[in-house]
Amino acid sequence: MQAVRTTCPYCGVGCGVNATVTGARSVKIAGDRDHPANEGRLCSKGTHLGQTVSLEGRLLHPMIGSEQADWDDALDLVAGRMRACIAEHGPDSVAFYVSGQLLTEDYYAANKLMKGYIGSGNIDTNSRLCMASAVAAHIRAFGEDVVPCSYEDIDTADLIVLVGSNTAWCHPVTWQRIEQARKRRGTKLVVIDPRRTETAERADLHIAVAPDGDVALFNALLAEMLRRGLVDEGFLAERCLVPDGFWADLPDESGIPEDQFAAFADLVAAHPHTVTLFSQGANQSIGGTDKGNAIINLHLAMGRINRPGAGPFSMTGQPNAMGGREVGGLASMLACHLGFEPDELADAEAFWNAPNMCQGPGLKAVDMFRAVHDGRIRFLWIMATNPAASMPDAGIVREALARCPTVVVSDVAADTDTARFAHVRLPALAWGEKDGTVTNSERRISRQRPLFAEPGQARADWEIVCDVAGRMGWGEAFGWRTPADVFREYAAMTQLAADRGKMLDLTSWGACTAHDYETMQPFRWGGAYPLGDGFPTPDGKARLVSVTPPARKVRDPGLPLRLNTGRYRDQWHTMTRTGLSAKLSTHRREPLLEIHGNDAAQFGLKDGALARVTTAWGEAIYRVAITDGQRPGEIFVPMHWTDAMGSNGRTGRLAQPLTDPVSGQPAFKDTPARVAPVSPDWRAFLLTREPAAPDVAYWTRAKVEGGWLTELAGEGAIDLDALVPAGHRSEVADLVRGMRRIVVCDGEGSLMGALYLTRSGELPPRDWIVRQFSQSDANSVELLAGRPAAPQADRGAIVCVCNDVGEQQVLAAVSAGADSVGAVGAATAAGANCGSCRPIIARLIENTLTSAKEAAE
Ligand SMILES: Nc1nc2c(c(=O)[nH]1)N[C@H]1C(S)=C(S)[C@@H](COP(=O)(O)OP(=O)(O)OC[C@H]3O[C@@H](n4cnc5c(=O)[nH]c(N)nc54)[C@H](O)[C@@H]3O)O[C@H]1N2
Ligand SMILES: Nc1nc2c(c(=O)[nH]1)N[C@H]1C(S)=C(S)[C@@H](COP(=O)(O)OP(=O)(O)OC[C@H]3O[C@@H](n4cnc5c(=O)[nH]c(N)nc54)[C@H](O)[C@@H]3O)O[C@H]1N2
Ligand code: SF4
Ligand SMILES: [Mo]
Repeated sequence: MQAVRTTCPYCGVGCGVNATVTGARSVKIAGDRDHPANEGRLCSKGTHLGQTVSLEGRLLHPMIGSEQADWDDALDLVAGRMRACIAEHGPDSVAFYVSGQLLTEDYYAANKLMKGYIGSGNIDTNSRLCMASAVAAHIRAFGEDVVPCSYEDIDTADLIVLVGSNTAWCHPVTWQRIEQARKRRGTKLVVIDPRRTETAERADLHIAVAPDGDVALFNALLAEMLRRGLVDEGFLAERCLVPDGFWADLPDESGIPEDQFAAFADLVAAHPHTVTLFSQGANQSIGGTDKGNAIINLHLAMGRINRPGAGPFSMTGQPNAMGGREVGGLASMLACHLGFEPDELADAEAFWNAPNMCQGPGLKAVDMFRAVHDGRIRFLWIMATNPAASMPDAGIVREALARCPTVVVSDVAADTDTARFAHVRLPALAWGEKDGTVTNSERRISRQRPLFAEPGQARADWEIVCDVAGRMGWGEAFGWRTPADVFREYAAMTQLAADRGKMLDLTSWGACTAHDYETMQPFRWGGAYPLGDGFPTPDGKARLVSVTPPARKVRDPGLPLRLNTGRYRDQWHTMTRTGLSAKLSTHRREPLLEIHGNDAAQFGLKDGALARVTTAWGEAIYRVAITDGQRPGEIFVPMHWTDAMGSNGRTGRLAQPLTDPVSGQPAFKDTPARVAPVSPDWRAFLLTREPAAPDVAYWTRAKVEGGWLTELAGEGAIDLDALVPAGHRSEVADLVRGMRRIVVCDGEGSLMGALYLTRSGELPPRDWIVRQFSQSDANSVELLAGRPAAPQADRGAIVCVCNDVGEQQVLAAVSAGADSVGAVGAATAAGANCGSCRPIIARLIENTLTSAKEAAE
C-alpha cells in the first residue's frame, strides 16, 4: 500500500501525515518528512490517530429526532424549516455556528450561503472563542488579519517569549522546534503564564504573571526599552503611525518582581532576534485584543518584525482556524479578508451573484446564543463544534438550544452534548474520509486527503450545505461537484482582497485543474514576510495602539479564587475523538482540580479526593491535585469533560460569558470561584466492555484497551446489578469496611466486567486490573484480590503512552545513572517515539538529581 499524504486534524501546527491504510478501518501513521510544518515529527495525538478511526460512536445516518431518516427527508425538513423561518421572521432569524475544524471548502460554502443567499451576517465560528482577539489585534495594527511570521523564524530566533501558551502540550511539534533551536543555537526561552506548566518548567525564565497582567508587563517593557535607547526610531518614523501621546501615556508598572523584570528586560535588550508566540492566555481575556496589541507594539517599536527570527506570532488552535478566518467564517468579516464597507459588499455581491446580500456583520458567538435564547434566532445549524460543552455559561446555551424551534447539528459523533438538543442530525465525513484544504498557523495551506471509503451515509460538510442550498432554489450557485471546484471559486474570489492591496491572494489557484488540486504541495500565502513591503493600511504604515491593563473588578468575597481553564496534552476539546483512544486516555483519566496546598488546606480539600467548584454560573466536580505549580488564590481545571463522558466534570458550566469588547472573545481564563470538599459515602471503579453511564452521583469514564474504566462515587445504597454485566460472576465482600468486589467473566474465561467498591478503605491500583481486560485467560481469584499472585514491580503512572513506560521505570533508570532524557530513552524507550513526554521525563530527572544533591549536602 502506498502512503497517502494528508494533514493532522488536531492543532494549528498543521503537521503533514503519511497514512498507510492497512485494513478496512485501520491505518499506519507516520510523520511526513517533506512537510515543512513538522519535517516528520508528530506528537502523541497525531501518532495515535489510528486509534480514532474506528466507527465506534460514529453518526452514520441522518436522524430526525431519535429516528433514522434518509437524506431526502432530512434535507427537505432542514430546507423547509429554514425557508419558513426566513419567510416569517426574516433572514436574521437564521444562524450558522461553525468551526475551525471544517475544511476551507466547507467554510466557504457555508459562508456564501449565509451572507450572500440567506442574506444575514449570522454565521460565526468557534474561532470566536479561540482566535478572535488575535484577529482584531492584527487588523488594528496591520490593517489586515496577517500573521507576520513563520516556523523558520523559530529556528533563527535567539530569544523566544511564550505568552499564555502551554506549547509543550498544545502545540507539541512547534515546541520540539523550539527545543531544537535551544539546543542548536542556545536560544533563550521566557514563558509568561500564571501556572508553572511543563512548558514553563523548561524555560530559562518563567514569569508567573498575575491573571491578565500581560498588558501592564508589556507596556512596562516597552517603556524600559525606550529608556535604554533600544526603540528603532527609523523604523517607527518610516513604517509606523504612533498615536499622539503614546509614549507619554505608556504606563510603567510591570506588576512582577523587580529582579524578574530586569532579567526579562535584559534578555529582550540583548536579542534583536526575538519571536513572541502567543495563545489563549492572551486571547481568552476581557483584554485579549489589547494583549495582542501590547505584544505587537513592542515588536513594531523595536523594528523586530518582517525579518528572520523576529516577530509577533499568534498560534492558531484548530487545524483550520486560519482557513476560516480567510474565507470569512467570523460574523465580523465578510469574506476573503473583506469587511462590510459598501464597495466590499457590492463586489462580493457581484462575485457571488448574490440574490440576498447581507448588509452588515452578524452576531458573535456569545451574542448569537443569547439571541437564540430570547427567540430572535429561531433556526440554528451547528457544524463541527460542541457549544453545549465549549461555550461559556453553557447553562444559558443549553436553555437556548432547548428552546430553539429548529436545531440542526452536523457532526461525526452520534452522541455529543450538543447533539442531544438537535431536531435533525446530519452525519458528516470525518478525518480520513474528507477531502479538502486547511491553513495552519504560518498561513500554510495543506491538503487533507481521504483514506477510507465514506462510511454509512456520511457526506462531506460542503456537500450537505450545497444540498440544502439547492432545495432553497439556489442550486446553480452551489453546483460544485468536487472540493476542487469550491477551492477554485474561493481562490478566484481573493482577487477582491488583492485588488485592495491585501496580502491574502490565492488568485494563481483561481483556475487550477483537478490535477493541480490533487497534487497540491503545502504552500504558504504571503511568503515568509508578507508585510515586508508595507502594511495593508491606506498609508502603508502599521499602527501602534495605546493599550491599558483591564480595570480590576471588585471581587465577590464569596468567590475568592480565580478559576483558569485550559487543556491536557493528550485530549482534544470535548473528547469526541481522542476520548476513543486508550493510549491517549492514560495520560489523565479524570479531570483534575489543580490547587495550591495553602488553598487546599484553607478549604479542606485533600489530594486525590473530590471537590466541588462553584461560580456564579454553575458548579462542577473534579479530583483534587495539590500542586505548587498553581499560584495561591488561583485554580485550574481542564475544558475537556462533557456530560457524555461524566456526570459532573463539565467545565462549560463554570465559565463566565464576559467577552473582550473589541473581539467578542470570551474570557475563559479568569472566573471568580470557590471550592468545597465532596465526601461521598462510597467510591468505586467499574470496568465494562461498553461505555457506562451509571445513575450515581459522580462518575467519569475513560477509554482503556478493550473497554471502559469508569470512576464512581455516591451516597447511600447502590444497585450493583445495574452496574455489572451478566455472566460468570465471582464476588467478595467485607461488610465491616463496606468493601465489595465483583468480577464477571464469559464462558471462555475472558474478563467481561468488574466492580471494586469501598465505603472506608482504599481501592486497588487500576493499571494491572485494566490490563487483564485485553488478556484471554483472566484469573478471577487474582482479579478479586486486585493484584497478581506473584507480585509484579509497580510501573507507576504511565509517562510514555507510545511505549507504555511508567514513572517508576523512569525513576529506576535515573537511579541507575541515566541523567538525560536521551539516556532514559535508551534505557526504557520512554520518550523515544513522539517525544510528547520528554518535558515530564526532564522533570523527573531534575527532581531526582535535586533531591540526591540535597541529601548529599
Ligand atoms: N492537547 C491539546 N492541544 C490542543 C488543543 C487541545 O484541546 N488539546 N486545542 C487546540 C486549540 S483549539 C487551541 S486554541 C490551543 C490552545 O493552546 P494554549 O493556549 O497553549 O492552551 P490553554 O491550556 O488553553 O492555555 C494556555 C495557558 O494560558 C495560561 N493563562 C491563563 N491566563 C493567563 C494570563 O492572564 N496571562 C498569561 N500570560 N497566561 C495565562 C494558562 O495558565 C495556560 O497554561 O491548543 C490547541 N492544541
Ligand atoms: N472553559 C473553556 N472552554 C473553552 C476553551 C477553554 O480554554 N476553556 N477553549 C475554547 C476554544 S479555543 C475552542 S477552539 C473551543 C473548541 O470547542 P468545540 O469546537 O466545541 O470542541 P470539539 O470537541 O473540537 O468539537 C468539535 C465537534 O465537531 C465534530 N467533528 C469533528 N470533525 C468533524 C467534521 O469533519 N465535520 C463535522 N460536521 N463535525 C466534526 C466532533 O465530533 C465534535 O463534536 O472550545 C472553547 N471552549
Ligand atoms: S502538533 Fe500534534 S496535534 Fe498538532 S498537528 Fe502536529 S501531530 Fe497534530
Ligand atoms: Mo481554540
